[in-house]
Amino acid sequence: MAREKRTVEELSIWEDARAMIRKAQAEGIETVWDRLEQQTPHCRFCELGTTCSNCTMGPCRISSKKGGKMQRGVCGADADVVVARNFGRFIAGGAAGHSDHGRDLIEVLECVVEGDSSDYGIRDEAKLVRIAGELGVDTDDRSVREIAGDLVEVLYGDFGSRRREVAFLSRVPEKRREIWQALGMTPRGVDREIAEMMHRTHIGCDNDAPNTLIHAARTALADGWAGSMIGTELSDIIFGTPSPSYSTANLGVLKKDQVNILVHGHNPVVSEMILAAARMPELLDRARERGASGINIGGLCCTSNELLMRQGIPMAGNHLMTELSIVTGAVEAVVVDYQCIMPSMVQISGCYHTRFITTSGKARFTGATHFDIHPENAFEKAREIVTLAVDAFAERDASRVEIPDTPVPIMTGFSNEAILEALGGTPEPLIEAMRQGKIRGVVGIVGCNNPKFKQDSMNVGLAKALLKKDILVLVTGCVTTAAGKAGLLVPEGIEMAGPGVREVCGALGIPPVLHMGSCVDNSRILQLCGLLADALDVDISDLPVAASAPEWYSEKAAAIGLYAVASGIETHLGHPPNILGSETVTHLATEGLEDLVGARFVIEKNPEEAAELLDKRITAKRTGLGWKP
Ligand code: SF4
Ligand code: MSK
Repeated sequence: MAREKRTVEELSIWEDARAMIRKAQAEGIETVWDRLEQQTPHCRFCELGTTCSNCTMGPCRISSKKGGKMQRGVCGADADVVVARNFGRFIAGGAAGHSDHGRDLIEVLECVVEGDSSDYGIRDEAKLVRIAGELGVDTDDRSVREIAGDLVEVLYGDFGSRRREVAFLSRVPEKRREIWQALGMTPRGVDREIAEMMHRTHIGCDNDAPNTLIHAARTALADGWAGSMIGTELSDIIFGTPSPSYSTANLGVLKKDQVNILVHGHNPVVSEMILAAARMPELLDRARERGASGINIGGLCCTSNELLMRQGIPMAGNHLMTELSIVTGAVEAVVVDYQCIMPSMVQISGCYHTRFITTSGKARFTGATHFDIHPENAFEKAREIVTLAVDAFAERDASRVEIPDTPVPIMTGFSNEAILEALGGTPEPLIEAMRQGKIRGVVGIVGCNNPKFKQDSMNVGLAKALLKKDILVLVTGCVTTAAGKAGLLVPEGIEMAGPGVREVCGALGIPPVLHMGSCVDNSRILQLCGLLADALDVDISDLPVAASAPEWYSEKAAAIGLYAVASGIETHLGHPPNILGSETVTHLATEGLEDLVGARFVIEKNPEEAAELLDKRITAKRTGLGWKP
C-alpha cells in the first residue's frame, strides 16, 4: 500500500522549519524529507541488522523466517552473530568520531605547549592545573607550560594500548569499576578498543553475540570516559569553562542587514577562530563598505553548542534546520568542521550565493571551497574565510531572502563547575532537593533530529512530560535548540514544571532544563553522575537518573546511549538501532544488560509513555535509596 505523503505540518513542530520547507518546495530545492521519501521503504534486512558484507564470500542476508532458507551466511554466521557484529562496528564508528575530536584538542594543546601556535592559548589555567593534578601530573612549583606538556602526554596515552585503564576512570565510583572489571568491560585505550572491535568483527573471530556486545560496551565506555571527556575538558582549558549567560535561538537569529556566517559541525577549534576574525575592525569595515551593517555569526548543531556555551553565540538550528538555514537566502557562508554535516548542503548552497567552506582534511566535500586549517595557520585562514563571506554579501539576492520567526531567548553555560558554584561548591543541596522529592530525579535528554520523526516532537514532548513529574532535565546536542525554542531554557520555563522543580529552580533563578553543551559534553553528565554516586556512597545505577535520545540517528548517538547504559544509566531511545533481527541481541539490550550492568535500553516512540517508563525507573531508585517515591 502506498504511504501517504506527509504534510509540511507533519514534518516539524516549528514554524521556522515549516516556512523554509515551503520555500524550498516553491523553489524546487530537494531536502532531507524528500530524500527520505524516495528511500522509503528501506531494505528490511538492513533495518533488522541481518545483512553482512564483511567478506567477499557474501554479501549475505539472513532470513527472519525461522526454519527456512538463508538462516546462515556463506561462512555459517547466524542472525545473532551478524547483528552483533554490525552493531559493534556501528558503535566503533561513533566512538571514533567523538574520540578523534578529543585527540584534535590534545594536538592543539601540544602546539600551544611547543610554541607552534600563537592563535590558541590556555584560557582556564586553574582548570588545567586541577585536571592535571587529578590525573597524577606533578603540579607543584611548575610552570603552566610544563604542566600542560605532561598533561598532553597523559592524554595521548589514553589513546594507545599501554594503559590498563584510561586516566579518567579515577572519576568512576568504585562499585562501577568493579562491575566493569568482572565483566572485562574496563576501557583500556580508545584506539585499542576501536581497533579490537574491528578485529573481533572480522570474518572468523568473535562469533558469540554477547561476547561481541560486551566489547561494544567497552568501546563505548572508552568514548564516554576518555575520548569525549578529553574533548570536553581540553575545550574548557583552551577556550574557557562555560558559565551561565544568555543568548538566542531559531532561524530568526540570522540578520537581514548583516553578513551571516554559520559555523557547523562539532569542534570549537575552527569556529572560535572564525568568531575572532569576524570581530576584527578591518573586516567589519569591509562589511560596511559592501553595504552590510555588521558580521553575524550563528551556529548549527554541536559547533553551535560549543560557541553558545562559551561565547553566547546564537543558535540558528539543530540537525534538521541545517539545510533549511541556507534556504533563507540570507547566509553568505557555512563554515564546517566535521560530523553531522549533510553533503546535500553543498548542492543547496549552490542554489544561492552561499559559500560552503570545509576546513578539515578529515571532512572534505566535493564541490566545497576547502581551507586546510591547522593550529599553526588557524587565525590567518579564518581571516581569509570571513573575507570571502563578506565579499559574498554583494551577491545576495534580496528578493529571495526570507528570515522566518523572531529569536527566542535561551540561557546556557551549565558546566559542572557552574552548577557546583550555583550550589555553593558541593552537590549536597542538589542531593537534599532530590532526597526531599522536590527534584524527584534527573534525566539527560540528548541527541539528534531524524526525519523519520516529526522534528523535535519527541525531544520537546519528553522534556515537558518529565518536568511535570518534577524531574529535572539536562540537555546537550541538538535537543538544546529544541528545548530553547520551546521556552524551556529560560528561568520563566519553570511555569511548565511541577511544583518541586519550580520551587528549586525558581529559588536559584535557573531554567528547569539546563544546557550542558555539545555531544562530547555528555561526559559532563557522566562526571556529574559519578559525583552524586560518590557523595551518596552508592553506584551510578542506584541513582534516580536516566538518559534519553528520543530522535537519535547517528553512530555517535548510539555510542553515547551504550556508554550511558554501561555506566548504569537506563537509556530511552525513540526508535531501536538495527538489531531487531536478533532475539539474543535485542533481549540483551532491552533486558539482559540490567543483570549485567544494572541498566538497559528502553524503546518507546510516544513521549508521554517514555516519560512514564523513565519515571518508573526513577521511582524504583528513589525507593531503593530509602527516599519517598
Ligand atoms: Fe557472509 Fe560470513 Fe562473509 Fe558476512 S562474513 S559476508 S555472513 S560469508
Ligand atoms: S550534532 S550527533 S545530530 S545531536 Fe552533535 Fe546533533 Fe546528533 Fe549530530
